[in-house]
Amino acid sequence: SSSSIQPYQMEFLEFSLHVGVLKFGSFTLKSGRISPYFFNAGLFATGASLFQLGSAYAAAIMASTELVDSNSNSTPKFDVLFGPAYKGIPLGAVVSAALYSQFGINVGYAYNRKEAKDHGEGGTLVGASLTGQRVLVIDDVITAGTAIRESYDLLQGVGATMVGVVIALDRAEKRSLDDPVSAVQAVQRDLGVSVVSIVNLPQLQTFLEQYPQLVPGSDETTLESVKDYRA
Ligand code: OMP
Repeated sequence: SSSSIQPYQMEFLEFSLHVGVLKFGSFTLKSGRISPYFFNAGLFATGASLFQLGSAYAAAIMASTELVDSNSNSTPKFDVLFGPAYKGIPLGAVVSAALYSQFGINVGYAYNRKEAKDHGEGGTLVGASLTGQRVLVIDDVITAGTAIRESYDLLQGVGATMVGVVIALDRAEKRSLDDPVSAVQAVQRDLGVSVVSIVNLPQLQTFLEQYPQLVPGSDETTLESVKDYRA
């Protein structure tokens, strides 16, 4: 089922809890919703944690038949990994390096600036050329999918084809409670791209149910609050 957990996902959740990236409590989201948990990727702030983060994204990419061709020696179905500013920039760098060092896959890497430069190389795009390329966008979290839609427009504007998105956490939320599908499903449907996550909310819930002892400071209310929020 979608909420069963693979070893690389277990490792990623344990590690995110250990470094304080994943926390339980009361948090106000970009959308204004109050969430009982928050994933702060900015706290992957050491060489060791970035190395482990890169490995987890690379494992999620390689596990996806939508992003790699499993019949053809795991050939990637994308040419360039694009990390939108700011948080996508280091993610794209560590994950493209991890794909090479761990799987021998050498894709391009590109990112954008938020402000255009008026000297030197100019422009807002840096790194591998995007025009005519199949692009995988990397980001940290999808809640409503707003950030991802901005990348889609940017890539369309330079003649690139966005083929997918890889994120650390799919919060499995709806943009509005009346929506029939989640924000991630709406991105897949509206943009026609694959969305792959290292973990999603149902898997986080399974983890809380099965391994509460691995969650620092958790008690029965932790799981209940996550269940209520998801419902
Ligand atoms: P959307 O652009 O609405 O999909 O929200 C995703 C963004 O919200 C992330 O890129 C973060 O800036 C922020 N966020 C987190 O980083 N972690 C969370 O657990 C939840 C959010 C959020 O505010 O929804």
